[in-house]
Amino acid sequence: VVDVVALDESMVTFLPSRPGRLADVPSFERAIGGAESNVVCVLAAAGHSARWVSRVGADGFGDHLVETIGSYGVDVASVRRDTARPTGVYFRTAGDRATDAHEVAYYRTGSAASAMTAGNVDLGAVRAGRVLHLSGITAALSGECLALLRELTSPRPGRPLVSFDVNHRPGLWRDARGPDVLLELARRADLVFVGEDEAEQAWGLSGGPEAVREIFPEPGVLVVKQGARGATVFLRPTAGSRAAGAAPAPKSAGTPPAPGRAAHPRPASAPGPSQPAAFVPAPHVDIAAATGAGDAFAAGFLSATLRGLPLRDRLRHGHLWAAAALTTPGDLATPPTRHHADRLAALDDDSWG
Ligand code: KDG
Repeated sequence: VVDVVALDESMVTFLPSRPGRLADVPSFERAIGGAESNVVCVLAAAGHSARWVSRVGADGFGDHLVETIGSYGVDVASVRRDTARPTGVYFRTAGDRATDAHEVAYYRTGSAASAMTAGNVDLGAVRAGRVLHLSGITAALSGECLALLRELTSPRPGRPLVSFDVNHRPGLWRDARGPDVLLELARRADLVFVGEDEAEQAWGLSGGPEAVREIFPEPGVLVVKQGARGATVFLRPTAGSRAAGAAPAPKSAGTPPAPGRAAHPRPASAPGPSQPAAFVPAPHVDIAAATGAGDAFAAGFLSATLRGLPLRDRLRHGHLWAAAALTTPGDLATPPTRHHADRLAALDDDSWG
């Protein structure tokens, strides 16, 4: 059984040769990006077994994605080619050092991956991992992709542990449903990653991690990322053991939350306490580009989860892997070696950060 399977739209990414407005950048360097494939690439580079499932065009960019992601050691055998639709690409500018504000130009409408459905991806391959990693980006791509995510996150016997990174990308949503849909999908997941900033942007939550936990009582593990300050993890005791390092067990057939019309009603009875199980500050780093840091964080947290490490160490590994991405200009970074990360994660609280 593969440790982690990811399904997403990955793209050939064009990084600017120099800072400035998109209109002024004279040339770009080719790289790759894709939030969920970023996660499995770094997991594979760190020695975990990982698979990427997607659709790409029957074109050179599709070849490049499959070959590059495969070169990290990720199983790409289930990626399918679409002879009628192209591979998506995107261009971006360098982020502002202080705010990371940058421009992104996507060329992905009508792409091969945006036409993914339960009928044209290898569902057996998607479901044959210990962990299935998904994100809200895919939900924004098309009605077909949203239906596929609903299918993959619906409760069913033998469902892998579903890890969901909210990844709210307002620019990708063609209508105002994004926040509702992201909430619906996150509530069906077992492990959720969300940034405090995106929780504020999507749902208007400004009450810190506790406010986020109030609208996400369902997932066994909720990680609220607080940027340069750190991250907080909440654990729901009844379901926490599923994500606590043991092989994920079949999901019990609970009733999924109804696809929400009401944006974020407070649940009648929250199934767990809202006290954080752990907060770990982020180490200070000089940021080259923030893109991909959230993916690296998720990968570090998942790696430590798969290894059965305690919660505090899962957060520390998340931070250490994110630091590698923050100090790299592209979307994808080489993770720290296990030995190095374990040594740093074992520092006492006073030396950490
Ligand atoms: O998290 C990084 C991703 O946003 C980037 O690699 C590209 O997947 C991507 C997207 O859709 O923006």
